[in-house]
Amino acid sequence: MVTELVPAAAFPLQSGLVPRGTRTFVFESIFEVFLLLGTLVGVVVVGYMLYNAYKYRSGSGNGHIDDEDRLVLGELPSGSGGGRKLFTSFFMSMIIVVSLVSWTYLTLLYVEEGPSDAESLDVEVEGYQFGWRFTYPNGHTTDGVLRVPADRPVQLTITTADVFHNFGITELRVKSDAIPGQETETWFTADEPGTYTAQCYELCGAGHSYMSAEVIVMPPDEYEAWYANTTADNATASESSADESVAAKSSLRPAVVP
Ligand SMILES: [Cu+2]
Repeated sequence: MVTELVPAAAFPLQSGLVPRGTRTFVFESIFEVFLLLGTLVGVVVVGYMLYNAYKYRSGSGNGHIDDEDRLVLGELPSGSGGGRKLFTSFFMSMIIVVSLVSWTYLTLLYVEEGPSDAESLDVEVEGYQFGWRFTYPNGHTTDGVLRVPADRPVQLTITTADVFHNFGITELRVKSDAIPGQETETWFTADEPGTYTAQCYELCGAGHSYMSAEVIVMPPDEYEAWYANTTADNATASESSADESVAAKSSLRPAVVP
């Protein structure tokens, strides 16, 4: 019995208590837990306060407390039961706060380190004024379009060719600095195929608002088929035309930016 119970309790990382999966799922779990506990604590505190405000209300004839039990100005409440209420509330708060802090810490530790998955796809991201360049493990490079397979962790190594940028895909809860001369690491897993938008989140010049890239999440087999046709030199024909339209947009649009 005991030996069966110990592993789950001793290793919260494996017990399922700490959420694992996509960043979206992890951050949603944090939000839900905080919302739930915050609401619970708020309802208990405000409820107890209102209860006492009503119980000790002024006015004659309420019949709840005798006048001799009432505190006089300057008198400290002695409490009852040897401070039982004080200790109960103190320990309850302590348990809630300590569990919340450790749970959040373990959760964010996972977000920070990423899934230790040897099967992750490594992509290098380079920001420049004004766009994003992606380089795949085979050396294939694309501009403005990042294609990734669904359900597979994507490990990003981010840097910049010129000034500070910040690479972010809000829907996938990814955001990381692009610092000149440095590399920053982040990761994401997209469980739904579809098209997402990556944007720059660091004001970097006149074209900053238009510094976006398409993130195309493909079913794994479609991705593999696409990736098998890529080469180290550059984008495929269809990708090039997409790049041109992106380049055309970004060369046109900054001109109208005030
Ligand atoms: Cu930028």
